[in-house]
Amino acid sequence: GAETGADLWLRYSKLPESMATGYRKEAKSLVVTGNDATQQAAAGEIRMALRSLLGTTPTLSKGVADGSIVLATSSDKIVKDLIPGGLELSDDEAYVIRTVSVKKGKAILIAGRTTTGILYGTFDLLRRMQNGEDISNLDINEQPAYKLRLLNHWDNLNGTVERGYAGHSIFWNREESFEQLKDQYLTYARANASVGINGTVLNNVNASPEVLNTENLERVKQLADLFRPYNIKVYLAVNFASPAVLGGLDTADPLDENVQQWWRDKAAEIYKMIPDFGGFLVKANSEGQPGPMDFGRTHQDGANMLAGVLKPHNGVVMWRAFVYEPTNSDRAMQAYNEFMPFDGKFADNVIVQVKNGPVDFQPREPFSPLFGAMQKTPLMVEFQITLEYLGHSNQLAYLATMWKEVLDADTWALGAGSSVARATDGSLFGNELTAIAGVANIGRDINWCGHDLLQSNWYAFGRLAWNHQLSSEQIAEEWIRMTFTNDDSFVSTLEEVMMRSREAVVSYMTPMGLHHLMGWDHHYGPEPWTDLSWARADWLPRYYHRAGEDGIGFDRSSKGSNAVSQYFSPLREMYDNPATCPENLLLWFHHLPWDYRLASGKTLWDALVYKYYEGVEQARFFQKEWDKLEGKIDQERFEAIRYKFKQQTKEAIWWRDACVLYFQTFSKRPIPAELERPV
Ligand code: GCW
Repeated sequence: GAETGADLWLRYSKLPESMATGYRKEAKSLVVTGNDATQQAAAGEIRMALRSLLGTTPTLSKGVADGSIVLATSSDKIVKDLIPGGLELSDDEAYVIRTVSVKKGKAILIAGRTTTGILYGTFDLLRRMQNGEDISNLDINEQPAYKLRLLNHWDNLNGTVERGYAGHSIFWNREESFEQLKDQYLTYARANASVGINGTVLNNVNASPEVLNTENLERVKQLADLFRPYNIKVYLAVNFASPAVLGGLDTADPLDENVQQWWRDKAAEIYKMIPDFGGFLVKANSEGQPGPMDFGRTHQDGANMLAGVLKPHNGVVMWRAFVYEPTNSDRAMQAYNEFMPFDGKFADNVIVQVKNGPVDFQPREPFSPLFGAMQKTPLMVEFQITLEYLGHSNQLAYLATMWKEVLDADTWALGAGSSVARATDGSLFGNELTAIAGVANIGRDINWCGHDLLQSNWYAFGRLAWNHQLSSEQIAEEWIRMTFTNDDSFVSTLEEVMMRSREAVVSYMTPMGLHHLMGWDHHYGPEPWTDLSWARADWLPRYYHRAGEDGIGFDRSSKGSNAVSQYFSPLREMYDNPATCPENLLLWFHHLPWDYRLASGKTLWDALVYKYYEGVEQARFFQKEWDKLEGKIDQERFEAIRYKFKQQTKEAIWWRDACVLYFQTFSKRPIPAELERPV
């Protein structure tokens, strides 16, 4: 299924002869020191990949010779022979790749402290070869930035996927047997391992209590067994009311002894089946989900109770901070207000999972002010890989650029250099437990993600979870070469399109800090005008854009909701003043008159309209650039992607016209004449 995109970035297409010749000399034989399942998975992967990339399979050999690739753990004798003084690796997932001299030549050693390191190192070497890198003199030392690097699947037990745009759930499929789906699961496991993703939450955070019934746990166990060799642990999202709904108790109060016993028994059942089960993810007292507050308890009570239950099994609790209520206060401030009082009060196997922005996975938000502020509690970033608010699977928004923007953002928590990445990876506050999560964009579509180019976001999430210092460009380039071709003009053209893509979506949907203008509930397409008398105020676009004759934007300055106060100085002051607030967040923090003058000299109205038009221009540009690439890759994927870009341009126009005309009913100002040219 290579042409259908089913093989993701693991296609291993034959390399051009110019590249392959050199590599063949470096990959004549393979030495594998052990036979645990992970090391065997690595060996199997590299043999299959090399056969496909180079047309030759390295011979399996016991002894190291010129042109050997050696897969070993640092405690294997062979490593001590090859590296005088041996190897010290500090992390169980760390690895080295080294060119070492051997009799009459040299060999490549891939070594980890554990066989997991070997697996990761193997994928690393393969990636370098697919990218045409020189592998004749390697000295690579890698270890992950975050301990837990997780996908969150919002998959329901009935097979649907919340905010999923790539077909039904791959896990909770009832039509096909586990056996029939096994190949697909293996591809999933290999793809994750290839980028270092080491955990997966198999069900929706809007969790059905039924996920914990014995039949479903059997399914979870089957997956866990299949994923284990690839160093992927399984986790479940749990419904806080499970003891009552599933267990038949009359309460789910976390301080009730029977409730605690129910959870202890359930945990014992799970760990008996899955000894390395990862733990629970919990959405509590959020959007109608049950939680400890239903019983007069707190986030602290709820999270710590579950943490106590999982502790003897080494499990973790990921407790989400996505909370907001339809009160008068600014929604963007609520998570901070609700969670800060608990800083330092959670058990040591609790980590608080915070969405990257304070509202909800918008095309652009500032980072959540909890990052940097909650210093005595491990926090993990939750990104959304699926494009709930950015065009579902019909538009291209390559998100590495957005995630880098968040991870690199300076919180100023301990002065300059206190990036969100450092506030979460343990380097700033010394927390042991570190993690990062991405809400998956995966479904049963043949190409996994509903749009071939959106596979890049799955890939990019994993790469950044491993190393947040990688550049978006590098990740894009790697992915393009592995997924499509090494043709340089193809690579540079697509890379440029990808690099611009997220900003384009921001421009034609929600420029200058606008947010939540999307269609009610489905979040697709523009609906800034939606007004439903019965709906919660904070679910309506008007709550966010506040457009009127006097201007537009949400005043979160010190004169407004004062959300700026949740940020550290000097950010607080910078955001507070419209003259210093970054223009791309201006209307997030300020409500300004239509004639407000920007640094460029343009009025706010004109600048806003320009942005919307610019977004459409970008979408058109993508479409045209893509059309130039015909013939450089298989026609099947070429056509499928061409169709997506065409659709994206139409939708960009839809967004632009809908928003500009709607806002014009308030601004009562013309569209700048030079934009009114015929197209
Ligand atoms: O973004 C919103 C989505 C909900 C989602 C919720 C959450 C899983 O619209 O579909 O529910 O966030 O993250 O909990």
